[in-house]
Amino acid sequence: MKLGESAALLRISGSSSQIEAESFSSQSGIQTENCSEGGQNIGYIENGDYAVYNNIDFGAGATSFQARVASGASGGNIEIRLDSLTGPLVGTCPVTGTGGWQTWATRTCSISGASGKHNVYLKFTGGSGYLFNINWFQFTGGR
Ligand SMILES: [Ca+2]
Repeated sequence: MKLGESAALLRISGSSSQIEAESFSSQSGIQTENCSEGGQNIGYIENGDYAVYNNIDFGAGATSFQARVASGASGGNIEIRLDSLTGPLVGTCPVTGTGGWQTWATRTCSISGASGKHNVYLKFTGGSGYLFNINWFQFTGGR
């Protein structure tokens, strides 16, 4: 869908630093689906699945992570790791249930030890079954 793709590109390159979750460079175990807020989100996320976003620029050092998430279950955690699935853990964002798989809320966590450009690995952890969906995320404080 051309219009959606254009909007996503504008969001990434414009003044907002939002990164569309579905713009991953690679992933394991997840799927994309239409999002009630527009565009797409990633979903069908289970414990141990991950998504990779190449060449994210943290500038002088990001201090905060925000993710737009939804969960019709009890949620889980987003581990933010640099350059590999077992790379440095710079933050862990807890996601609680939001009451529905398309009921969106913004969750945050602090970030430390991330500066310059890295491939970002979002590793998803939690219990059994589907954990949560993600529409977009962003890092702030380092630009
Ligand atoms: Ca999205």
